[in-house]
Amino acid sequence: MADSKKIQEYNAGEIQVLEGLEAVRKRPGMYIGSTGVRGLHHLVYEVVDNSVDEALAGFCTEIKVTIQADNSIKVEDNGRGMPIDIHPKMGIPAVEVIHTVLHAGGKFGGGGYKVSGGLHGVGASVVNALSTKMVVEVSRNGKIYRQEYAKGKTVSKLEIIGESRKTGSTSIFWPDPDIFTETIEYNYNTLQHRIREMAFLNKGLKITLSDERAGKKKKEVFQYDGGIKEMVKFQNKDKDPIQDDVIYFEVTKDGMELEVAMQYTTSYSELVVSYANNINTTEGGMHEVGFKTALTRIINDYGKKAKLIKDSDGTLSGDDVREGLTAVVSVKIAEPEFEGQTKTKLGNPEVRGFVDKITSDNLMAFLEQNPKAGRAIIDKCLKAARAREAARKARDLTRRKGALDKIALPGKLADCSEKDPALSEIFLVEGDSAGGSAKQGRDRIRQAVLPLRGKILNVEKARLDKILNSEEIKNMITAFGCGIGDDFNIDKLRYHKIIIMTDADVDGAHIRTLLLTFFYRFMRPLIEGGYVYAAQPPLFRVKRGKEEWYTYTDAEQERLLAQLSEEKGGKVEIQRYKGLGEMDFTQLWETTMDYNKRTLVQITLEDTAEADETFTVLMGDKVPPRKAFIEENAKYVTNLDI
Ligand code: 0RA
Repeated sequence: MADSKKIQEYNAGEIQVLEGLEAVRKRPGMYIGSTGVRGLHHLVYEVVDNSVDEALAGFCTEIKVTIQADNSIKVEDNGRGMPIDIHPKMGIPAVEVIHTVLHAGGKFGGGGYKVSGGLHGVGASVVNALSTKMVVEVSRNGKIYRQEYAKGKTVSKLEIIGESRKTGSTSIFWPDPDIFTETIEYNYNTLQHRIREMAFLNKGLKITLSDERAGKKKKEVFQYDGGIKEMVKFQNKDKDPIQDDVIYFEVTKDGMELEVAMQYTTSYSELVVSYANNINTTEGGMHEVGFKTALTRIINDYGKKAKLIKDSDGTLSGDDVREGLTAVVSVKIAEPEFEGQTKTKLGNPEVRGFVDKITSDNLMAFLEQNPKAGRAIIDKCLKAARAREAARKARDLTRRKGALDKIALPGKLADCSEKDPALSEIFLVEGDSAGGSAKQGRDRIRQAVLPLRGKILNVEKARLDKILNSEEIKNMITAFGCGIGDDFNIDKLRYHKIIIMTDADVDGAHIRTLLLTFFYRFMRPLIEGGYVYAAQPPLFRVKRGKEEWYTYTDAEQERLLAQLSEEKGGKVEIQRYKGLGEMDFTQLWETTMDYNKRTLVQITLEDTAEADETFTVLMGDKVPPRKAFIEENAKYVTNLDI
């Protein structure tokens, strides 16, 4: 990593060290990713990760995370207690070094696994740098020590404030509103998601999350003796498994640890999630490659050996053996090498063979000992292979008919004249009438418009062959130009912005979800590459004489009306837009399409597992979880983010 070199230089002398933490305040995004809500929550993960490291080292069994009444965060653990002895080079207590020297964590690297990938592991000093106040209490040697810091600097000397027979560390910090200008308010669900994941990944570790804020009081304990086996069960709770149990194995060998949990369901999608040292490796890497290679080989070998796959069936592909599979692959190794754009791809070559070998041995043993499950799994994979073959034929057919041909663009598409995809965008518009206004109002050079009639097919409940019969879907595939599913090629994308423009009502939200489900399941690189956006049409138009305003949220509308009522400038007219169709083409351009005035929400894939769950719940067959989800998230529906 380029960063670590720089950090070593900072450690050369104390003056430079102080500069180090000032650099964090100057460019916080470099260290915690952003100064928005994500960065704000990242502070908590940094502190919790340190306690989890202590658990990984075998000294800590319990961690408590509390959102305190004043929105500060407290993290307590029952580990050995942070070291307080005087650091030989710095001449100050080690705990002070940890909190005031950038990347001090690395300097203390003893044995065991170090979590040091991606943005993680920047440590407590970064949290201190970005907090108005940070207090640490250490119980160790029969005493309780306390020290206070602020904005990266030491505020009080390490002092003894009491006695204790226990050991452990407690950190409390107050995020700095001058840094986190968007908000400093913590979101319980965001922390819950991450803490639950941490508990799954560290079998047996007990993590408690509490909210002490007025009106939000809540407390939950996360502890899973089954580890990632329970994570797979949790992921599959709204799906229908085709085998009774979760396949699970855990092996430690040659200084590496592998844990795998997997279960097949009747679903048509695959969900393989991998971790290296508790870090979600969204870009995959050697552990994932090892697992997938072994899976494909063993399913084929077993199927043939058990005479479940005949010669006429051919060989099952990787996609065939992963359809309906939910799997978690977690490795813990001493020196992980993280590569890729977001440093979430595990590079260590030795891991590939290790994971392949262990997966092969254990999976084959499972299938041989559980012939009933073995038969159900092979059956599912064969069905997937046949459907894929049918889809290929359907695709060839449509291709020959020209429906997927680049030259034969759909008749409903009003294309733009610009040929450079980086400068082109396409609006997917709900309904023919709004589509008509968008075509009239648009910038013909750079903006294309494709109207979509009514609801598109729910792809969650259909396989590719059926999906390809839908007119709306064929139009999109043709317009985008990059194919679908296994054939998808992002390099052929004709527009670098795909903008979903639907009404600001429940139907609009539903259509948006259907579109996102389709992209997520069959054109995922579109979402991963950040090409998909949601337009934000206004909710209200407010007129006063010749003056005119558009507002986009209820809160904005309330603010505007409050302001206008103070000004007393004449009669105020309010129009509430129920749909895009109520705006004429100039209004649509001005409020929603004009580059200079509009707001676009970029659709991101925060977390594949969570997105998969959301789509399964929203678009799958089971009604009760969908109802619960909608009730719980009703207030977010206007800004559904995946
Ligand atoms: C003893 C030695 C070392 C760290 C800790 C205790 C320790 C650190 C933290 C951070 C949060 N909770 C903690 N509990 C204990 C250094 C050993 C090493 O770096 O390997």
